[in-house]
Amino acid sequence: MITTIPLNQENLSNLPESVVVPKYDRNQLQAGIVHIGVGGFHRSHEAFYTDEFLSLSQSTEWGICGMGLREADRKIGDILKQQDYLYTLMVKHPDGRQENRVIGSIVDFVMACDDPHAATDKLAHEQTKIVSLTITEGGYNFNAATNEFDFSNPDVQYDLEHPDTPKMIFGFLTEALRKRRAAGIPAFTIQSCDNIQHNGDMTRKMLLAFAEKQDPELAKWIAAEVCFPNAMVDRITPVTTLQDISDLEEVGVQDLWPVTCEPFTQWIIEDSFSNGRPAWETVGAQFVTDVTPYELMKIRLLNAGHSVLGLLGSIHGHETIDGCIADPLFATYVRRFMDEEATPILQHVDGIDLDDYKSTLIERFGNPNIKDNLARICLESSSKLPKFLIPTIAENLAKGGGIKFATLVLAAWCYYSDKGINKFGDTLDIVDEMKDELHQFASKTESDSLSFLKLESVFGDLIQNEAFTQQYCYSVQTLYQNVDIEAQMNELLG
Ligand code: CS2
Repeated sequence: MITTIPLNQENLSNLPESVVVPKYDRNQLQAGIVHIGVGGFHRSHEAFYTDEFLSLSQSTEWGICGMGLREADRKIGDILKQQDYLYTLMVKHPDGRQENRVIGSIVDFVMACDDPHAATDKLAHEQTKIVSLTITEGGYNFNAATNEFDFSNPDVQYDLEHPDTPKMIFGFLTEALRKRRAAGIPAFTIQSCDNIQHNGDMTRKMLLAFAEKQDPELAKWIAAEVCFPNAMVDRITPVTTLQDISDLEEVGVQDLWPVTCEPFTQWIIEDSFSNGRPAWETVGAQFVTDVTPYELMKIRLLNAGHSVLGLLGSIHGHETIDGCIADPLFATYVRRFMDEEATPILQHVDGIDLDDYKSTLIERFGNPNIKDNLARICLESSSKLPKFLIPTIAENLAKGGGIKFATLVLAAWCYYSDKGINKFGDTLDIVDEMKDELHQFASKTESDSLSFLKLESVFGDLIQNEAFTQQYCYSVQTLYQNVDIEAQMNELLG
């Protein structure tokens, strides 16, 4: 009979020997980093690198304080607090091995919506040197049709008028920087960890658009003082399941919200920081002067590859990414998409062989112990596809490259948004901020094949391109006649 030990600071020394625990003195740690959006990915990636760094160095300045802006963040905040901010990272290898490691780098958590003043004080505190973000691709309040900050969002309007009690990210950052400037405290770095090309530049552009409207003088100071490093982030991190929690109990650890992930991890960062940083390069992160080729490679191959499998696979009735890869048709299709549509428009990446990179991706996708659910992949497709897949189609159209594999994915997305079922008629659980609009446009497809594409904030001006609309009409009409996605995939593969 295994004794299960609740995870907390006091119990660390009693955990089974196979579980790696932090050896550094967590009581001495200051929170030099405030991280907004403590989801699974932050916990498998930045918090993991920082834990490694703290284990190797004598540093006491680089603990992490988590911060939640939305009610949905309360649960993780409460659980972390109950466990002295500790949690287990379960690294799952393809051969069945599993490493369990308790991560100690998070040392505090603040629910910003409970007390916005306290939250901006925390951000403005001189110990806070970096504010990092995983607020999802949709969190940047960017309108793909205009390429600009979306001022029509009611929360933005609220924040503009209530600078000291903000609700959204740009209101919090602006107010915190106002406080720092007034107190003569150096600006923090704002470090995006989201899957957006030039995520730092995007954050800068959005923050400055907001700040200029609210306080033009402050905006000038922000533009001059705050660094926004661009970065490529990578580690596949599925949603934690009840099974994961009970698997960990079998090992002897009771953790209310562990995180599972693959062994692979990568973080490539532009070395541009306003106020110091941990030496993450000592634990595997790579600092470069220009991250562009790396981020393009990752977003256009990995994230887009996920979306290709996610949408086609959902309609076909697959449930997970590894399930798709075990199906030779899907494995071939995604690789052909990568080789024939995504790769030809990528830049050369120093020191990386793209063929190897893609083969490794297919292996990573196929890891049978990472049960990455297609529902997670398809979540918020309206903010993912404009960044992951649509630019590949647009660039290929401009250069005369192939588009058929990617176009079928958009047709499948239309069917998915319209009908919300797979080919067996089972309901698909669609989670998307734009779910209603997507449905509204997609549902007119039977009378107007191009209707879905009229959603300009997602598709931009793709609908103007005849080569594209022809291919799209063919795919969508065929799919609506017979939801046999397999037949269409086979036909395109030739
Ligand atoms: C996924 C990513 O959200 C998605 O659709 O492609 O979460 C992906 O797993 C990570 O970016 C991997 O680094």
